[in-house]
Amino acid sequence: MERTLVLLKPSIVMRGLMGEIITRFERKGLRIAGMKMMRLSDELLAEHYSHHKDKPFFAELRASMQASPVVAICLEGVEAVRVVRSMTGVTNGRDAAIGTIRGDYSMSNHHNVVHASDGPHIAVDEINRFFKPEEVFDLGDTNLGILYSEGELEEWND
Ligand code: FUP
Repeated sequence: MERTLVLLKPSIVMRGLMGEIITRFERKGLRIAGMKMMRLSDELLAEHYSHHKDKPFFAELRASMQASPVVAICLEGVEAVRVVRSMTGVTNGRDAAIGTIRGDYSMSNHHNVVHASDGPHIAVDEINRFFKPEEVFDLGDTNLGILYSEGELEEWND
C-alpha cells in the first residue's frame, strides 16, 4: 500500500483546526499509519526544504514552521501520494480550488496550512525523515474490503 507524508503546519495547529483536517483524510478512506506532534529542528527543515534553502523566503519559511509544533501524519492508501496532493490543492491558498484543503483554509502562498509529499519516491524519503520505523504501523487488511474492490487491491499488489 502506498504511503505519503502530510504535515499539519503551525497555522493549523494554532488555529485549532487539526481535527478538521485529519477528519478529511479519514473521511476520504485514507488510513493513518503513523501520527505525532513534533517541533522541527533547523537541521530537519534545511533537509526538508533543501529545494528552497537559498531562496529569499527560506528564513521566514523556517520561522513559520517552528512557530509551534507540527503534526506529522503518515497516510496510506492506493495511490495515496496523488490522492493527497489533489486533496491539498496548489501551493498558493488563494489559487487553490475551493474544496481542497488549501482552497478552504488558506489565503496565503506562505501560510498554506499543510505539506504533502510530491511523488512516491519523495514520500518514502520524507516518511523516513519524520518517523522512526517503529512509529509507522502495519494496519492489517481488515477494512480494505470496504475501501477497495478486490481487483483494485490485486492490481495494486502486482
Ligand atoms: P508545495 O509542494 O505545494 O508545498 O510547494 P513548495 O515545495 O514549492 O513550497 C514549500 C513551501 O515554501 C510552501 F509551503 C510555502 C513556501 N513558499 C513560500 O513561502 N514562498 C514561495 O514563493 C514559495 C513557497
